[in-house]
Amino acid sequence: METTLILLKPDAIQRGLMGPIIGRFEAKGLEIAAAKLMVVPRDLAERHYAEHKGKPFYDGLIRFITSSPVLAMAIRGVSAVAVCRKLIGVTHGAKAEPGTIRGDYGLSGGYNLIHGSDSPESAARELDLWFRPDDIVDYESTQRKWVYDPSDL
Ligand code: D4T
Repeated sequence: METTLILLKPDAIQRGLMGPIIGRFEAKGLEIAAAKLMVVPRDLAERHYAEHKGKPFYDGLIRFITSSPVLAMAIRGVSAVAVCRKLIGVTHGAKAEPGTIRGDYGLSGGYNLIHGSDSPESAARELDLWFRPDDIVDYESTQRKWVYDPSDL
């Protein structure tokens, strides 16, 4: 089992897309292990996007992510990092494949609805930034034995 950080960005919240987007993760069989609606403090935004500091889009990105609430989630499953990135689609909504979240709901590169950690190492770093260890709940999911066959686990 892997756990990854998913952020529903301000555009997803303001457009009323939390339900449909969360539904995609649930329908896939992934488990929600933490969820927190919050206005992002600037220092958290800067730490989260540290790798982009100095890039032309950086200031706009920080302004956007701190402009209105986001929903931070920890999502769990076998290969959750890669599976979530696949469900999300490529960065720009106009280029993302239909069937992906960005491909179905977005047209923008900056206002691209959702973030998912891009590797298990990033997931560990980002979960540590956004959640206290106690916020991430380890519980017995009754669906797990029907989502996975024994050899998957
Ligand atoms: P995130 O990190 O939000 O899941 O998006 P991606 O992994 O798909 O894309 P990224 O890290 O390259 O970019 C982070 C964030 O910056 C915005 N962005 C990106 C932008 O506004 N203009 C740009 O040219 C790029 C490359 C969108 C996502």
